[in-house]
Amino acid sequence: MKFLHAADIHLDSPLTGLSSRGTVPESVTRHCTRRAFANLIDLAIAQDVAFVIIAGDLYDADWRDYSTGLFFAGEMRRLNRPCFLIRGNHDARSVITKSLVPPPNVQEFSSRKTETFLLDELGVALHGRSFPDRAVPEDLSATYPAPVSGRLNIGILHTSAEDPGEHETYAPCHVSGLIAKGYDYWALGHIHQRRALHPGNPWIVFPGNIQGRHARETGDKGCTLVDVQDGRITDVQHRTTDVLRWASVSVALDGAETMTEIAARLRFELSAAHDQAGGLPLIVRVTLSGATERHAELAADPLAIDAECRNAAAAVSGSLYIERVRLESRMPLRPLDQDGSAADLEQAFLQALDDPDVQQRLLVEFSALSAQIPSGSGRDMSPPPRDINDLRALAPEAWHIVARALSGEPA
Ligand SMILES: [Mn+2]
Repeated sequence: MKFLHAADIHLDSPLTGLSSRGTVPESVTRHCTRRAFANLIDLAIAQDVAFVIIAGDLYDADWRDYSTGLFFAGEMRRLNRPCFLIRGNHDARSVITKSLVPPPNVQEFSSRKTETFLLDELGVALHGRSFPDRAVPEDLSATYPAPVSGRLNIGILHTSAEDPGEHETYAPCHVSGLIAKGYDYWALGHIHQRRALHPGNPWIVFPGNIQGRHARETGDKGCTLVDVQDGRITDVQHRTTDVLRWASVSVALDGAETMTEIAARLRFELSAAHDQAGGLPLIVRVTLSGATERHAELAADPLAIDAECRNAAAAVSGSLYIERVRLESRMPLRPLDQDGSAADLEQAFLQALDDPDVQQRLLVEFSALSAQIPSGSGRDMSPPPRDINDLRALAPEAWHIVARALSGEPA
């Protein structure tokens, strides 16, 4: 017997972060979460799984119209075998206002209390509970019952686990608590990065989301296929479902002296990323780093380097696209002098930031400066420094600029 564990479908979620200059065709991005979900259902049918689990965030937000629910219902009819689902923070009971009567093979867990579904023929007990609201500060797993003896016990839980992030509102729990419950498998959802918190006895698994939706959701995305023999889990495998992929590509420009050299490095790194994308369309965030004589030129004309990145992408493959280009390169710094006297100057420069008056003046000046930059100037600007930590992060590059000026080199 096999079952499929998925989570964080975020059906009809928009892709975010694609700039207005984006050249990703509509045909590539359109309905990508629906197409990934159809891949999941295809897999369930091809593997002849006994049932499917969706561990929360099936929906991204309240439906814009009924087509979202109609699509899901259609896929459930195609699945034609049980699907057990809980609601997560994105599709909590109080968040989704529209509804359709679900097909009879869909079983949703209550948001008021923990429920158990028994599958007698399969020898399986499924325990789960839906999020009633977007925020669930308490450990829901504490309300899950003891395992049903003689059954394969599966707990379905939407949780931030031990990685609660900024706000502990996503039913945080401890791995030790989940282990102590005595189940065979914990089907978790919420964390979009695939990971097994415990690799067997019990398995505790975040399958990750089924489709990356922005540049921070990189790599292949999918679900977890679980094999059960004689009431024991014998195999747990990741299976890919995504229809387009995201990657973050860093290109070191150290020592690159010409645009030709920079373009060659771009093509090299983009080509390596493309080779890992499994033939899927790939959307890349490019970060240019390192010390190059061309830095000032790159910084002065963001549209030019942006276009050069798209040029390199198109040269590698017709299905390779650029999300955005981040410029983190700098001018190479030559020593001011050979006797080390510049070191004192550098120290004094950096120490000036310890003075609260200097800090305050700089923050005011940065704020006034950024207010003067017209919007739509084509620059992917980082926000102005807001506090002393931001200022300190900028200080080394500021020193580079000062040092070049002092040594008589062009800035
Ligand atoms: Mn979630």
